[in-house]
Amino acid sequence: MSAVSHLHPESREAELRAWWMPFTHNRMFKAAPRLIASAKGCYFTLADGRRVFDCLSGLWCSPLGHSHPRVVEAVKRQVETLDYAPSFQMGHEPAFHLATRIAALAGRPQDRVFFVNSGSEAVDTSIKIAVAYHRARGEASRTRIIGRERGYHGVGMGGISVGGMVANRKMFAPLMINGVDHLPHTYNPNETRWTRGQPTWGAHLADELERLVGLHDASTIAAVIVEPMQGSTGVIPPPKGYLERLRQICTKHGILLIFDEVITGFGRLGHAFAAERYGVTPDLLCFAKGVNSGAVPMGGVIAREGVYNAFMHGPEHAIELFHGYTYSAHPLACAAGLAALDLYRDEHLFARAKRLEPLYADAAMTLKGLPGVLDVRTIGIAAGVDLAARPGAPGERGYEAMERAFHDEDLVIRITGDTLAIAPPLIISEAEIGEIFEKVARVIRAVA
Ligand code: PXG
Repeated sequence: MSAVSHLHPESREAELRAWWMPFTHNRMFKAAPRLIASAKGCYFTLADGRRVFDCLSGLWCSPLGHSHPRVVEAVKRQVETLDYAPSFQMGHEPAFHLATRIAALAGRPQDRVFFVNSGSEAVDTSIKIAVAYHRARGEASRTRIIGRERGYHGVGMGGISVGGMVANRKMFAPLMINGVDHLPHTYNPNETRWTRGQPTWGAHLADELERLVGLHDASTIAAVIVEPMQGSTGVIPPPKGYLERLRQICTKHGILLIFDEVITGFGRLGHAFAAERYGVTPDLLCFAKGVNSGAVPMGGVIAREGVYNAFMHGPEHAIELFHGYTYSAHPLACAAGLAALDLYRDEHLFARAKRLEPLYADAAMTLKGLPGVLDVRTIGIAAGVDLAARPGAPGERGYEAMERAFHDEDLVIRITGDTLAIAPPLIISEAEIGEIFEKVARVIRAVA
């Protein structure tokens, strides 16, 4: 990277040309690139030497901050010992250890863990398991998946089909999987504005699942998938009683409940998983990101023992589930995962997040009343801040806020439209929490 930053403008343009960057304004970026050279703890160091605070834990994926020495050491040791191991008909110890640790952490030691390499793969895997599960039990008519408006479940064909973010869907409409329907989202500014934690309004929206069962019949529905807290759309916590009610309705109708905990897993809400925080147990639980603090791509699905058992029939020499990836349970990802789980435990980071939650909420709520701030929502160590869109230019104020935060305040914040998301690493200090929201306040005044 530093090589890139020292090039002449023309050669720099050539250097930046080949990488078609994901979810990025490629042309604007390349005209004024934001290049990261290294990272440590909560800070990125840019190619020009400036240090900026990482207010979104990477892309929600680094609860431990960056390059923790114990994670680094574990990956180094692993790459020297076993760089790659096939996971089809072969196995390696770190993968078995990590699966056992994750199941135990989730409080479901009898359950099974299927490893993949990203959140998108976890979601598509959970959808495939759900449909195949019903088929294995002789209910092959259960193929329909119910997602939710404003949901983000990654970018696989399954994930965009059950997801509810229109920009991610509209270009690919003909590719969507068949038979998907959506629950309404639970955000209603008139009822839930300025909420810390769970809003008291909205549990009744889970009853929309009963309506969809009435419309399609339970015999056609395989699963419901929701993020317990909607992350990418701008931090929307679940209304009190909502997830519980979804669970009841799913159980009543034999529908599998899938929690997409790609963001909420590994401490973001002050617990190992949101399922634990809310006392609701999904049949399938998708995770990724925080499993190894983003050090090596990894995701997975925790499957209830009964779901796994449904596949364990038929001749023993036959593969039970025709699914998996070359890099499922990659040894480096597993080693990083074991080190990360040790750190979460040894440094009590989930309990720390829980303890800091009120302080974090207080700091975020100082933005209330600033010009153009329509709403602030907080839960765990996450905050969503809605700014009023400029007339005729949705997203412009948000983008300007991101740029100003970066250039004027040395902060990396995340935007979706005119909503800011702030979810720093769980190792953030109390003083830093105050500082980042003071800086965000200055940014909000500047873009008013
Ligand atoms: N499910 C959820 C709930 C997610 O948040 C994915 C699946 C997909 O994960 P992968 O690893 O395939 O990207 C995600 C990803 C943001 C942001 O700014 C959020 C995600 C990714 C990038 C940016 O909110 N979430």
